[in-house]
Amino acid sequence: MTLARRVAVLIAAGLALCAARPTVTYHGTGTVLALLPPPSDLHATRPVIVIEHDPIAGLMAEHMAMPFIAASTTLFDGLHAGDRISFGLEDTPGALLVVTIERTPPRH
Ligand SMILES: [Cu+2]
Repeated sequence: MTLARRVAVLIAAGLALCAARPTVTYHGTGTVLALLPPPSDLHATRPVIVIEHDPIAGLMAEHMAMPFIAASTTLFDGLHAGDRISFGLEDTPGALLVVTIERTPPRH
């Protein structure tokens, strides 16, 4: 393999890695109220998660319950209503997307 070819392969691999990693614009915490795989009353084709969220720095100053579109139903794996979570939001042109979800210990 020539050096140029080797560099091209490395760049392609790097780009693939970047594409696989979601861009998190905002970080939030809250409690899962509902997990709605599509189709649901809230969206015909995309998964929706309803979160009672704490204030989200730079986005929403209030504590509220609201639905978010999730990037994938695989984010719902092992998750249940009532779970405390921290989550990452990506601000995309069409939607404020939940791109990461982690369960966190319950708050007392
Ligand atoms: Cu909100």
